[in-house]
Amino acid sequence: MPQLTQSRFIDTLSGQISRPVPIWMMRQAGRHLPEYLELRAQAKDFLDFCYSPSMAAEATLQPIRRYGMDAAILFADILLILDVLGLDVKFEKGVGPIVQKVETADDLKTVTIEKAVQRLSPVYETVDRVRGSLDSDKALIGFCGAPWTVALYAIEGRGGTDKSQARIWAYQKPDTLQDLLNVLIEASAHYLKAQVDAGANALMIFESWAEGLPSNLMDSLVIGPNARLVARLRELGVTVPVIGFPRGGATKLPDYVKSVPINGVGLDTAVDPAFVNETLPKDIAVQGHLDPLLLIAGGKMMEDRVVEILEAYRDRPHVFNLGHGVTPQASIANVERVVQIIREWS
Ligand code: 1CP
Repeated sequence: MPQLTQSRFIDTLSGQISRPVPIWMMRQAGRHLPEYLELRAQAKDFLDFCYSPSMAAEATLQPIRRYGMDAAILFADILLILDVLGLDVKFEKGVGPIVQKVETADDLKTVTIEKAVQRLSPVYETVDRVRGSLDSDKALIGFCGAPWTVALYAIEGRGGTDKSQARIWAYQKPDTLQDLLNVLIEASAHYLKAQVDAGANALMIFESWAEGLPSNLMDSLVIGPNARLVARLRELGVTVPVIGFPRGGATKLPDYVKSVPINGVGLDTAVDPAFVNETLPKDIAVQGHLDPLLLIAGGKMMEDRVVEILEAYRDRPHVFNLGHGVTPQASIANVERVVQIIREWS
């Protein structure tokens, strides 16, 4: 089985400056690729797809074959953890994920964490297959959703809301919310450990819905729980690099980086590179933050922005990525052009 031997991506997360700058893109597998849509049409539904190691492994590898990215991201979803913890999770066409709502943390305690993590064994099988097929210089990233982001789906029933129900919980029943976050921290730590045991070379924690939180809630719902999750991972003996992605963390980004013991930080589209360079320690790797919509627009605007980001992070460890995921409308030619610019720049 080809293990990872030399990886610019892992070197960068370890604090080195690498050339060419390593690149991968959030949501690089998925709906902008015709080969993905063809594969997806064969699955009964999205959950089935995620739990089919042969299909999920193929989807993980597709963007590596097409673009030669430096890292593959496991094809799965942040909501699988809620499914195995016993909630009803559905992915509806044109709507997105719909999740059975919880009232208390007990609703997430009907299944033991051990049992829930075991139920995710098809995901570990996918990791094993992908690692077995990847070249020795391509890294495999395992992932989970951050506790608050996953909890949000369980409280509100879906993502992308104004988070008002979950924020009211945070004020009216803070202990219940922390109890819920703690279940997710424990389950996610074991889930990530199992991904690493199966062959994942790095981990990413997606805090996709941090945007708009008051600063005190950013501390108690985002920074604290992310820090506890990474600490728990280390306690379980996981040593691979970890990337945190507090999307919409805004001016709390420096606090996040200071308090969460991560190796790399994902940057969303809104963060100014000058703010990053002024406020984040030099040794932390940064990953981001090209606007995914530039992959639709293309042209000089896209090319100039790619170079601007490369120049801004010339003197620090930098993994090129987007500020959020590749959209279904992204053009393959534009993704190829971005990869080409990265490869040629030094
Ligand atoms: O039928 C389909 O193809 C459904 C679309 C889709 C895909 C391709 C969903 C539903 N999830 C995924 C895969 C996925 N999700 C991956 C692996 C592929 C890759 O990245 O290349 C990953 C890492 C995720 C993670 C994920 N799921 C996040 C965090 C990253 C982010 O985009 O912010 C979130 C928030 C989700 C929830 C989710 N699942 C699917 C959708 C459309 C969404 C988000 C939108 C919503 O809540 O409305």
